[in-house]
Amino acid sequence: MNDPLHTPAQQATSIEKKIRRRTVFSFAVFVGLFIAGWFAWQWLYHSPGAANDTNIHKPLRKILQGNERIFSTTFNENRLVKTFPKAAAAKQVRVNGSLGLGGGVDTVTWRLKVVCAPGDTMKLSLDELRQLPKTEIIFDFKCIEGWDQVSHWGGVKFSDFIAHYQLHRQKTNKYIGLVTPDGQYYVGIDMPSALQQQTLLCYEMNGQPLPMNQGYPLRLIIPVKYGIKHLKRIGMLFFSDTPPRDYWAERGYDYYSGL
Ligand SMILES: Nc1nc2c(c(=O)[nH]1)N[C@H]1C(S)=C(S)[C@@H](COP(=O)(O)O)O[C@H]1N2
Ligand SMILES: [Mo]
Repeated sequence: MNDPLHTPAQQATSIEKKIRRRTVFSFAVFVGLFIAGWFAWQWLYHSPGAANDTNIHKPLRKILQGNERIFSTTFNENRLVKTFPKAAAAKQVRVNGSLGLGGGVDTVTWRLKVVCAPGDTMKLSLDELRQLPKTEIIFDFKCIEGWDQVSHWGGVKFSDFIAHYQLHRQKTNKYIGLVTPDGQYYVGIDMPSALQQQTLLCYEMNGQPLPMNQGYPLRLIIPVKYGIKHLKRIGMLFFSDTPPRDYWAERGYDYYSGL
């Protein structure tokens, strides 16, 4: 600071001025960013909901659609989820989510309704489904809320079910939809994930009939996806080329929820 032209006092005031200028500048930047942030929030908040679900604002929905594109172009039907020996399966299996299980189920009159085409609905009993080849799987069940647990399930492979009932034409649809008997919980599943070799229409847990709160008499087990997609207590199954309604997707979660 060798400045022969100014007295030390003059130099001190010029430094003070500089500091003040910078402070004013920083504050202006801060206010500017705050206003920009406010407008960005307002824009997002007042943006319209996407046409098919009004809860999700369009810009956010766009991001989810991007995820969906990535998922559907990178999904490999032949990739298998890691499996475990029976001994690794939990004996106390965690229960999570009871939407659509409230009213109970009539164990005698329950039928799986399969809508093959408008006006053409198959009604299948649990015994009929049990007669198809049984597949068991022990895998790490993952809930989107953060927990996971190795658990053991048995039932009929969805692909075996399709083959047995000769649903070849239905299988060319892009999606299946599943709904609880009371309509309270519903999911949509892309067909490649449904046909993946580890997806089960499941009626057993740890070698026993499904407990009531785990979806008796029949639930979906779809190891390539998070728990939200494993609908408990299937009442109706249908095929569709457009994405079926999905309970958690309508509340902001990723439609595919793939792992
Ligand atoms: N009918 C129905 N199925 C459901 C749910 C639900 O609330 N109702 N919750 C889902 C969620 S979030 C998870 S993690 C799994 C939990 O399965 P479990 O109770 O067998 O552990 O079920 C899924 N299937
Ligand atoms: Mo979950």
